[in-house]
Amino acid sequence: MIKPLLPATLFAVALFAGVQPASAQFQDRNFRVSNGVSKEHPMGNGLAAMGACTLQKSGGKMKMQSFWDGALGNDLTATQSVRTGSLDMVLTSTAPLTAIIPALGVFDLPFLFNDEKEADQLLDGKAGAWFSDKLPAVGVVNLSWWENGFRHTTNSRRPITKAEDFQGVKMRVMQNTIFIDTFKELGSNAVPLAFSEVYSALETKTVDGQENPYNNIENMKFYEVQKYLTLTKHAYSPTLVLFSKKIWDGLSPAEQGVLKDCAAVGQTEQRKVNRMKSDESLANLKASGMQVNEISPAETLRVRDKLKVIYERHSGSIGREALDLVLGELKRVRGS
Ligand code: TF8
Repeated sequence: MIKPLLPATLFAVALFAGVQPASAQFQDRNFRVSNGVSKEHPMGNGLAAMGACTLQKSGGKMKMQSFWDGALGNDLTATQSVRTGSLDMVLTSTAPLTAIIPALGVFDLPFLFNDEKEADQLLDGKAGAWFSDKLPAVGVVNLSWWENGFRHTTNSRRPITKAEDFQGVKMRVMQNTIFIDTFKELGSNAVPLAFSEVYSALETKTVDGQENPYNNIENMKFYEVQKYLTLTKHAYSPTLVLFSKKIWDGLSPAEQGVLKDCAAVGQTEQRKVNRMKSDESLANLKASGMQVNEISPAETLRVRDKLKVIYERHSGSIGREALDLVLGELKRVRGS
């Protein structure tokens, strides 16, 4: 004879049926992630934290596999692969993507951010969300804002101590019209090149200089082929954590949630290590023989003044909405 089920057991069965077991929410996944630097870079710390998080939250199902040194392409080409769905994820600076999303060019405007706190407030707030909302339309989902950081200038010709010292220096810049125009405005010969080509261009003296955050200068061993480092701090590069929309749409809500949550865990780690290691990198660059100099505040002001024209000249391609949003938010966080 079958015993009738007790009400409590019935309740438990009903409850269980309503909740999907974890095995249905999470499939075996292996996400391939691309970046242009080598794994010792703070990007590596961010990805390690994100990967450990996804593995743990998915009961061991969701793995992240990192590819370094641009092995799966540079910022732009890897992003194209992410758009088509032949690659899952890329960590990329915003600057090489302005041909796809012109509004992102706002972050390339010279001297936009004064410090990291401002950048964090903008990118983690309303402005960052506005840009992220634009991205699914071009086939990518931005999981978080990490950072490349503040950019400084190196070259093999001379220390840059005043605005005029940029003149005649052949500078590698990112493939980005605002960067090209900025260095042209300073009188440099601006040569756009993909990141993977920079070391050999410097080594063969195809170009005299380049600009990147300290961590990148150290990570890519540019100090081997560059003598002078000038602390220009002329721009801040945000990093996008871009996931393929094509692949994203095939994931369960639980899997999507884990990726978002864990990208935020990665963000905390990546920004922390990037900022900690930045000072260390600068010291290492000095120790490896680079001659480091600052530009006086008065000369920095002259450089800034010269470059004010860039804001207006590129407002059309960036678009008024993005420009007003970012400049308005900056005013707000500065309390001015
Ligand atoms: C550049 C960028 C790159 C970064 C890196 C690949 O100069 O700063 O170094 O986007 O993550 O091209």
